[in-house]
Amino acid sequence: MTDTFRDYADCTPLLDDRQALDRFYDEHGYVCLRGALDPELVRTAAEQMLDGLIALGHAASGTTLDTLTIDSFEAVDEVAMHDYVKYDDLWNHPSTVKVWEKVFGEPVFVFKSTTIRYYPSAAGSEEPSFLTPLHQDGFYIGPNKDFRTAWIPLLPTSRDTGGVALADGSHKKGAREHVVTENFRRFGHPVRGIPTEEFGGDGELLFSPMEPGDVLLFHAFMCHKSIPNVSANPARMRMSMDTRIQPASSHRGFNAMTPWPESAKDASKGIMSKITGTPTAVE
Ligand SMILES: O=C(O)CCC(=O)C(=O)O
Repeated sequence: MTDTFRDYADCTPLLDDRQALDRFYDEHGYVCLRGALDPELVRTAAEQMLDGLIALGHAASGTTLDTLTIDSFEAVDEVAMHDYVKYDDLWNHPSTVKVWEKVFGEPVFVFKSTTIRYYPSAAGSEEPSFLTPLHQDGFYIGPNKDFRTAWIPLLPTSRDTGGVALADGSHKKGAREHVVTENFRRFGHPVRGIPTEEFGGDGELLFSPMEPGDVLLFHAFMCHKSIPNVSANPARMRMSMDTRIQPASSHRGFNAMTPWPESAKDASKGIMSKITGTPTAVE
């Protein structure tokens, strides 16, 4: 794999063409929509994230989204941050749900678990350990694999601020082996990823700058990974959020039903059991 990326294809023009949208998704494993979500709702979530970082003492009061930087992602109490960011108001806003239902072509259920990301520049450290290695969300989340990950930027992203890179069409091979990768850790545990040598050349990596209001939706077996924030002059924050969405009629597993601050506490359930290697009591 190299660090050169091809752009995500803009699927916005396909939104009103059911067959073309499904054909693109089946072939590529993702949908990228530009300006699909209400920018005011996205801005509100960004402001809430900022308010949380100020309230928890990681930024001075009076800091704005334009001037925000923090010293460390890991120093922030991630559970406490979830009290500030009212992401369900965004994910379940009628205007947002309309977009999800257009993409799925049926009523949907948005997971109660959301990951919030507020990553300062780590220029000089190319791969901070809290980022994600190449992986499939379907390895970590189940039991049903008919969910799609929804990933949105809260602030503009660029090649420098990073975001998420998708391996075009990589979902078509189904579930892949994940092995412990010592470089990446979550809650002190090494996390599992797809070994680069196993991945080979299948699935070209895609990455494009994104604006608030844009959204990526991708398959449970899409191979993807974090792109680090190495922005400098100016160093900017990468702020984004991701959740999972599934057909409303599908089974609702542990991660679907459990808010992130709750699920992060229990190593025998859901995603944490996959991270810690603890036998799963509930998926
Ligand atoms: O935003 C990132 O850095 C990674 C996102 C990711 O791995 C995911 O949404 O599963």
